[in-house]
Amino acid sequence: MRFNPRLLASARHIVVFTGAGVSAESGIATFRDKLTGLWERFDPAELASAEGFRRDPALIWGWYEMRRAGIAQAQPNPAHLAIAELAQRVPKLTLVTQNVDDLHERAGSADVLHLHGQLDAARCFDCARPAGAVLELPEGAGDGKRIEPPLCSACGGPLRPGVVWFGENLPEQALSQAFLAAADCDLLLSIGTSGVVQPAAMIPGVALEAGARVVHINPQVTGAGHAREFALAGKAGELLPQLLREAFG
Ligand code: BV8
Ligand code: ZN
Repeated sequence: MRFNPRLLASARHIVVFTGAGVSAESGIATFRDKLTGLWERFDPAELASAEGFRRDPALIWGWYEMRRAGIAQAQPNPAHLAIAELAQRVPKLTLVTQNVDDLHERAGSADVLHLHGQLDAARCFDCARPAGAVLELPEGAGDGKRIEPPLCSACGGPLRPGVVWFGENLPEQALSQAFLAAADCDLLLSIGTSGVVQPAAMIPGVALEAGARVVHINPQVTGAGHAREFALAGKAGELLPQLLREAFG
């Protein structure tokens, strides 16, 4: 059955749950996309891990600085903008993202729940002291090279990106707020995620269990097995503005 966009306008509380696909049209590679250059022969899960960092800090820090440079050059796309606009039009919207970029914030979204941390929040790998201000991108960060991580001013340990690596726990507060919102909402939009990484991937199921409708927005149609589950096949940057036009005129 087709999803009726008017349900966006009548919702009491919408949860928007985003993955790498929402930033794809800003030119940011998703995790599904093949890695290139120095990182070609690695699996992201190896690079996005404390073991990977211990083994070769400069390789991992270089990978993140290259990604940070790409994000700095990118712009929020119509999907990010539509999500920020939707929040202005409904009584309550909770934005939960798996992404570590700041494109939602740059599109105007506030109080974004980052389940996997944020790239800009570097901290010491050893003593966890935050790096304080967002670090200047070093010369050539975008060139895809190994870059020695800066050292912690307190203990001399190497800085690490402020993201959640595989095998690391998610931020307690953000995760519980995300689960609470999913259990309370009457509509959850799951946008641009392959739904592979746990425990974030549980969020749409929590909403479904609690009686909400769940709409998946993804070029790859994902399973919409449940009566209250819908799949809209297409790009978020095209479908979301269209949904808002149909819902709010
Ligand atoms: C944890 C930050 C407890 C870093 C990320 C075995 C051993 C150890 C752990 C595990 C294990 N088995 C399972 C686990 C748990 C593990 C996990 O889930 N592994 C997976 C691989 C099976 N999870 C963890 O380790 C988590 N921690 O469980 O702690 C614990 C403690 C100790 C030991 C064990 C467990 C931590 C997970 C967080 C990892 N960090 N990111 C960084 O960014 O570098 S996850 C990272 O990958 C992203 O943040 C993102 O969340 C995820 C990729 O998912 P997506 O966002 O969905 O992106 P993806 O590329 O997959 O899909 C993009 C989608 O968009 C596609 O469907 C595509 O079709 C679509 N798309 C493309 N274009 C568009 C589009 N959609 C719309 N519009 C478009 N234009
Ligand atoms: Zn330190």
